[in-house]
Amino acid sequence: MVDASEYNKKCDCDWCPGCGNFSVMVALKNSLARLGIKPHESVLVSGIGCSSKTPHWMNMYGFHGIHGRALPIATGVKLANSELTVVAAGGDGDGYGIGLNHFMQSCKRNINLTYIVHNNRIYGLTTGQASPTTNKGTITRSTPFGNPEEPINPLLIAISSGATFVARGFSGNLAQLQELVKEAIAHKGFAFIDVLMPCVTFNRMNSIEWYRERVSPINSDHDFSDKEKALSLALKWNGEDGEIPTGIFYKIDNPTYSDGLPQLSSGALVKKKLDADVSDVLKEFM
Ligand SMILES: Cc1ncc(C[n+]2csc(CCOP(=O)(O)OP(=O)(O)O)c2C)c(N)n1
Ligand code: SF4
Ligand SMILES: [Mg+2]
Repeated sequence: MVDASEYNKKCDCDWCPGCGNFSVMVALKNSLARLGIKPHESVLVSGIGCSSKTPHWMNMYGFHGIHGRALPIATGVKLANSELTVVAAGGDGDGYGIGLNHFMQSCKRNINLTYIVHNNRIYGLTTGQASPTTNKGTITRSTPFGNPEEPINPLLIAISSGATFVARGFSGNLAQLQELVKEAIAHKGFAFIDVLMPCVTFNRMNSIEWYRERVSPINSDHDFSDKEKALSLALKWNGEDGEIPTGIFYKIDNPTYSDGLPQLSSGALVKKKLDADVSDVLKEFM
C-alpha cells in the first residue's frame, strides 16, 4: 500500500495559479500510489518547459533533461534498468516540435514507458510563442498577424506510428485523468496521453471553460483494439471548435522493444555482471 503523499516534496513551485500542470502532477502522484509503486521504484524524465519542471516537485527519481529529448533519455533509463517504472513528461513544444522525431520513434519501438504531454497549445516557458498544436489564425508573440499554420493531430501521429496505448485527457477532469494515467502506467508498451490544459497566462483562447464546453468522454462501447475506429475518432476534433473526445482511443498488446532482445528480456542490465574490461575506455573520460 502506497500513499500518494509519499510523492510529495516541499514545493517551491513557480507555476502560475490556475495552470493545468498542477492537475497532471496530482494525477501522476495518485496513479503511481494506486498502482502500489513506491517513489524509489519510479523515475520521471522531462525536457524543457514549464511542464518539464515537474520532476523538481515530486519525490521520486527525476531527470530534467534538454528541450525535446525527454524520450531518448527515458528510453535509455528503461533499457538500463527495466525494473523502474519510467514516465516521461513535457510540453507540446517539447514533444511535438523539436522532439517530434523522438516521439514517433518511441511509438514505433513500443518502448515500455508512459509519455504524458502537457498540451497547453503554446510555448509557456518562453512567454507565449505558437506551438505545433496552436490553432491557425491565433495571435501569439511569434505570430502577431495570426498563426499561418494548421495544428498537428498528436493522436493520429501516435496511432499511425505504432503506439500501443493512446489516450486524451483534460486537466479539468481529474477523476478521468488519473484513471488514464493509471491505465497508461499499467500498460506494457509505449503508452501516450495527450493532456489538454490551459496556460492561463499565454493562451487566453483555450481556457478551462472553453474545454469544459467541448470535452466529451468516449462511449463505453468503443472498441479500442480497432485501429480504424481509433483513427476516425482521433480525426473527430481538429483543434478548432466542436466536440473533443476524451478517454482511451487505442490499446493493444504487442511485444515491446525489450521483448525482442534476449539480452534485455532476461533481467535489468544494471544488475548484470559486466563480462569485459572497460577500464581503458573509462580512463578516456576521466
Ligand atoms: C534546443 C533548445 N531550443 C529552444 C529552447 C527554448 N525553449 C525552452 S522551453 C521552449 C518551449 C516550451 O514550450 P512547451 O514545450 O510547450 O512547454 P510549456 O512551457 O508550454 O510547458 C523553448 C522553445 C531550448 N531551451 N532549447
Ligand atoms: S506560463 Fe502558462 S504553462 Fe507556464 S506556469 Fe504559467 S500558466 Fe502554466
Ligand atoms: Mg506548451
